[in-house]
Amino acid sequence: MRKFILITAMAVLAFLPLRQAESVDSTQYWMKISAADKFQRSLVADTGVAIEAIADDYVTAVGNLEELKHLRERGLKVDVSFPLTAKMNFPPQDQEFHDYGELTAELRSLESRYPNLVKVFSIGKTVENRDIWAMRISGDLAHADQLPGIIFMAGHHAREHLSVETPLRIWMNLLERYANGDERVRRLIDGRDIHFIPAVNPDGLEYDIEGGRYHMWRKNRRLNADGTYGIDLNRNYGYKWGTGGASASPGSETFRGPTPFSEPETQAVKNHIEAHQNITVLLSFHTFSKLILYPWGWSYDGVENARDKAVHETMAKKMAEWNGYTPQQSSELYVSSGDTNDWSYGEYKMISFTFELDPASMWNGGFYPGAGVIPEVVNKNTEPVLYLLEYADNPYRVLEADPVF
Ligand code: 0X9
Ligand code: ZN
Repeated sequence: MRKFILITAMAVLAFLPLRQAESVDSTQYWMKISAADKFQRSLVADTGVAIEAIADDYVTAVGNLEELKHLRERGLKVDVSFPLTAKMNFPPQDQEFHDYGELTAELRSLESRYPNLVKVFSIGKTVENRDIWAMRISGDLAHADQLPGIIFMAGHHAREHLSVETPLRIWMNLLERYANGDERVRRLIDGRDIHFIPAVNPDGLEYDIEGGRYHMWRKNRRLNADGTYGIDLNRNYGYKWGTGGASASPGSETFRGPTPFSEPETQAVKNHIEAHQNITVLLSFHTFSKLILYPWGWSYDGVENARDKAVHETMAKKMAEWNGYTPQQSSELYVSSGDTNDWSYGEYKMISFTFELDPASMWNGGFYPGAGVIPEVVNKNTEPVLYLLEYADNPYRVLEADPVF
């Protein structure tokens, strides 16, 4: 059945007159675009489509008809394309994912179960006036600012529900391990100031599941001047903002917004991080592709400071031993500007990572792999989280333990 829809969609699209591509049509399409290396992928990203998965000689991406036209104008071959109009119901097993209300309740419950370890508070309001929750975890909450700090974030992109679920459950488990007397977990939580923003884009997350079906939504829910919705929050951070791979068109999946930090969601993250200068390490969870990414994303060059480069590479490689993901510089994927890591490293010199969690590809479920994958993904990403906690006091220590130059 799926094959039939695909073939029909391919046929429909193949005969779409270009004229139609010029009209304002906000429908998004899955596209399979020939692109053999990071340079061709950057050319693709620069049209404004959101690249979602990469294979040897092509990428799969989501974009609109205008972007399809630009791709073709640049001589890029778009092999397959079909509209994202499929109406999927939540598969029953997906009920296990936390929606915003359940997430809020879960955080409150953790706070009341572990009052000496957990504090939950809002770091600001979204476009639709939802609270953006932060959970702070430490064995010494009163003096946490004086401890080495680390921040975990998730849910920048609406449809990446597994990115919210995974760190949330990792923290639920680690708090339980603390309560059960796990020595290592106790030492790490006692000695660190841990920040966790589980849903940077709750408006998007809620919209994506509105009406009991998935909407394949990525951005926030800002109503743009031209009537389209959404800014890509992972193109809205203020370091090298707007320099490439981030669209200036409001209807695009990767619309960077009118100005850096134009969005209350990225502004809230900025304010929070500015207020906590003890934070040395940042990890932002996304899905999917099984990757560990580090800066730069805006440039093909690696970070200029050799030690910082070595720390990122060493830590990424080590974490890959546990989760089996591929460690690489972000721009190896494609160049794009305004992402979280470029800003957190560029502005604050935090050691910064993005995990693109499971699955490996859209053929394995893409953004909607089903709740069945949660336990495995939580399991294999727990050790990387503990490792980052371990070295948050001085990430450069990894160079002593495992020298690379
Ligand atoms: O494009 C993104 O924002 C991230 N991938 S996702 O599929 N979750 O949307 C990757 C960001 C990597 N950063 C750069 N390439 N700059
Ligand atoms: Zn993402």
